[in-house]
Amino acid sequence: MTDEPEVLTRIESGVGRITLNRPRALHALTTSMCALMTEALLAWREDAAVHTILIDHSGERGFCAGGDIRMLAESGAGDGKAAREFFHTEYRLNHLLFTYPKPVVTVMDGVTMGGGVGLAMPSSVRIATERTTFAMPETGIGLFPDVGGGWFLPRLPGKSGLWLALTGARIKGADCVRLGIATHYMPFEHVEGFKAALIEHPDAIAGALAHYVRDAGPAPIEAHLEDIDRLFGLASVEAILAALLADGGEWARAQLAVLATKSPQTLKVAFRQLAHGAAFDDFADNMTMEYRIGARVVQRHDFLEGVRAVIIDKDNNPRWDPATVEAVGDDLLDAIFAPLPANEEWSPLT
Ligand code: QUE
Repeated sequence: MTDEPEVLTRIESGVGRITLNRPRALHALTTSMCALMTEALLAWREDAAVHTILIDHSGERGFCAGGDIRMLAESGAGDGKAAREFFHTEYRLNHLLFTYPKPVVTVMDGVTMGGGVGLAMPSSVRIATERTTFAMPETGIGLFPDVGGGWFLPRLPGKSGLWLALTGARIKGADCVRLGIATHYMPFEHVEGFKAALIEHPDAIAGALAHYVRDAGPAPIEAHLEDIDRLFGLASVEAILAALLADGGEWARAQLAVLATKSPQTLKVAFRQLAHGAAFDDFADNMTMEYRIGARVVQRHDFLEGVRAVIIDKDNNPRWDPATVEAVGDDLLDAIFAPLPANEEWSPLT
């Protein structure tokens, strides 16, 4: 055992470096990790010696699997206080990155899901590799595609963001570039060289990128973009499910089979979240909405049941309640999206 910090922060020449360092949990984010990153970013924001931020992970396995889901479920089963503290802290970090006045470079190598996506998407340079596996998998555990998903998913091409949100689909590096999730593609074997070049010339990001970036190759998602827009560009989750059923093709049948395993409550929450998020003109409004949703769903049956089925018992057989999308009424959605008491609302750092 060591007491290594779960996030390593340091300045290397003009680069403020943040390295996720919780390898046993695939760098899943805790409240204290988010607080450490926030503290470093605030200090470096005012520090003229820091030109650029570089966010990566230690070890081999991947960038970040999401959030500390076990803690969230334990808290949600009780008073939910620690879960709300986590969301509050994490969403402030997401917003700080979104508004950060210096370039942020994030290396989305390996597993990049949930909370990791919330660090990557607000970054100005988002590097995918051939090892990148990107997903917003929350519909599978009765949570919702948070960390700014309401903002960035509806801003991806066509209906690709809604498709990612509802199905939890896992996509690789070339698809991330095709959808604009990643700004650049870099073979994994070039990443260390790129980091060294960036540290040598922290104010010459474009030059370092130009030297190490390569073509991502063909994007498999290309073959399905028309289907995604046609079948997911409809006015409700029910209409999407009906269209997938009516289509009858192999791809549509596969999407339907996936959606049948997801939390009906989360499917409808995500649909409404992305519709609202698309209309906001301030990222902070989106995070206020997501905090309201998070504070509610973390204490509801589907999240506790989803974590039991997928993370704890691993039987992958959650019993959702409500059991169908038709049974998820507008009254339930209204309650999940309703404002919190004024003294409990989320607010950005000032
Ligand atoms: C949905 C999620 C998460 C998930 C699986 C889901 C998530 C998360 C993990 C996770 C955490 C630690 C690990 C690991 C996975 O899984 O947020 O392998 O070691 O952190 O379906 O949102």
